[in-house]
Amino acid sequence: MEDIKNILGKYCEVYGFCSFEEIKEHLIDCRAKSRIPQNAKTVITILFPYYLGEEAYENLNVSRYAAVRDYHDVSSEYLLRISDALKEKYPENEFVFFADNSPIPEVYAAAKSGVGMKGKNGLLINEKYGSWIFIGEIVTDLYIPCENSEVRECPDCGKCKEACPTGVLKEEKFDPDKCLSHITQKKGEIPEEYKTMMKNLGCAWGCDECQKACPYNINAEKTTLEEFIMSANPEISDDTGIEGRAFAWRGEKVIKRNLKVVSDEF
Ligand code: B12
Repeated sequence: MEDIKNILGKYCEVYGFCSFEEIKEHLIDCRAKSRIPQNAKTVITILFPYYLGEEAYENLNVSRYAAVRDYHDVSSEYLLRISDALKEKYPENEFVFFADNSPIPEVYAAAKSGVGMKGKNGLLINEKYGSWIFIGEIVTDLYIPCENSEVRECPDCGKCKEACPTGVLKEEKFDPDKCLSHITQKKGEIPEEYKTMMKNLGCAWGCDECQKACPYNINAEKTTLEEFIMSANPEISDDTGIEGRAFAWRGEKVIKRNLKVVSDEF
């Protein structure tokens, strides 16, 4: 156990463990599911904080997670290094990493691993970094003792629900189709009412309103990850390009469409 902690501690600050047994009934159906090691025993959850400080967001026109280098790339680089180091120490075992495009319901797995609580906005809130974090994980057939803490939930102060532009967080069951973040990511024509919301918020990709309203984010600490600090580019334009950005997977057309919506052209 100490060996594992020493390896993890070399590459990341916040991590936790939960048993795969607890997660396996809740896997997300996706192609990546087939990569889970046979006989998986443990999920190692790792957090990647990305908050840059309020001053960095003055001219922001996308949500904060998209103002830095694509987190899929950054977290995968870390996860690869950690998996390789673990593999070197435990050559008999498998270590398969996932980041976002994952069969693991990451917020639940992270909450189960004790690295935060589940907010009413559906996001993981870490004590130090608030919800401004990305989650990645390594699934392994190595048995690592886990505390298996219960999933803690936030006290439901209601602020995220009030702040939600579409009101979807107030509904009994969260419908992703009505989440503004999802709407900005969809192809095709955006309904007029949502265009108005995007324009009023000045946000051409994603949505941060529930997170900005969360009291646990008031004193969130800034990231120390150089990959995010050095790549900060909060003002996206048609010329920025999509390479290396969180919206790259969606293609140029969608971000250009959205930039038009938030600009005066609409
Ligand atoms: C699809 C997706 C979206 C969709 C839908 C989100 C949703 N809430 O359903 C959209 C596009 C809307 C979205 C938006 C955002 N997302 Co998103 N998203 C995902 C993704 C890829 C999958 C989530 C999912 O579909 N889960 C499946 C559904 C069915 O989950 P569910 O409703 O919670 O149901 C499960 C639970 O109920 C669970 N369950 C129930 N009881 C129990 C009990 C136990 C013990 C367990 C283990 C499980 C469990 O089982 C169900 C089935 O899996 C995750 C990455 C991942 N692999 O988890 C990122 C992820 C959740 N997103 C992330 C981010 C950053 C965002 C945005 C903040 C981006 C932005 N600024 O716009 C917004 C936030 C919007 C919001 N308030 O949710 C981060 C969240 C980080 C954090 N702090 O928590 C994640 C974890 C990606 C990452 N790797 O960092 N997202």
